[in-house]
Amino acid sequence: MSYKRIITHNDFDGVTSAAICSQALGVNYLIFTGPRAILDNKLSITQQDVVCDLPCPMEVGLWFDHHEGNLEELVTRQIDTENIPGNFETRDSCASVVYEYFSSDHDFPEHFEELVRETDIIDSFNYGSIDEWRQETPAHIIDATIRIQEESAERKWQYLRQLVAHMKKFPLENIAKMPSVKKRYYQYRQEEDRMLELLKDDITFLPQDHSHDLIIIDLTRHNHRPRIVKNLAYLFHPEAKAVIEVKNVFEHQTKTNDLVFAMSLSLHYNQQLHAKHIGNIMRDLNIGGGHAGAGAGIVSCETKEDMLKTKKTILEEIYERFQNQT
Ligand SMILES: [Mn+2]
Repeated sequence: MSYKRIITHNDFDGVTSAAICSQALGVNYLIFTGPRAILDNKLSITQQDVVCDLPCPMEVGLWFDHHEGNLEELVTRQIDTENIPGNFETRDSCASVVYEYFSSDHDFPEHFEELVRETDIIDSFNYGSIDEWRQETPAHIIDATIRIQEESAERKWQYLRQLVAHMKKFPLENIAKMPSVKKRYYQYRQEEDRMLELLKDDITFLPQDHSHDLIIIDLTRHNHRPRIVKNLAYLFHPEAKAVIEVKNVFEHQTKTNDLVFAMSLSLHYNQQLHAKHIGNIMRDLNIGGGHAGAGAGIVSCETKEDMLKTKKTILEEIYERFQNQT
């Protein structure tokens, strides 16, 4: 079977997964996108496409993924997952799923092992401490450059394509020193400063949350689509157990009354066994899904009043379920 394109997630894991696939298959036509585009059938995907770190499309050449929710989705649709070409494992990153799949019959460059190891940590937010997460390592620098607000989607894709090409050839350390990367990293730091300012005003807690376990980043007051890295909230509340971001859905540049809830566990849980499962909370509320460490849901609201009421109710329900998971 010959493959023509690699369709991959537009995050660090998507980029490293694409680098490994591209190296193994000799495919250099890359498309970067988000899960929504696949779920909404925005792209026409065929058996000549390789899809990484995204939901499984109706038709596909090879599918690689590690998101539990995406597998469950196939089971719900009664699709026989055994017959889907590619590889699914519940790993910390899609890159490690891809790497494992091709390793048996490919001699990858030595630096790929580090690439996979770093991707595992970044994609699962698996840090021992806040300091570890904040360290300016080559992988962290490159990850930050992927998160910046680009002038246009084309500019971003162009940059991600460059990164994939570099990752095939060079260790992360060399890439992090490149001028194009350093420039973007500087831009990210400036953006981050603005995000921290924004967070100061938008962090709240439920009145019943006396120990401030669940950080709420409420972005619903903004009329422009605000951009936030929600884990930055832990810089203000390092002892919190989880963070949830609530924001409106924007259609084109217009704010709608629909709400998105995106939640993830803090570093607090990385070093211990626990019963928390964010994805289950979202599924239980019938608003979305996810895995143990992170999940998201979406709720439609008719009016602004409805939206404000729903926001309160859903946050309370999530908080209650979270506290009851013991
Ligand atoms: Mn991933």
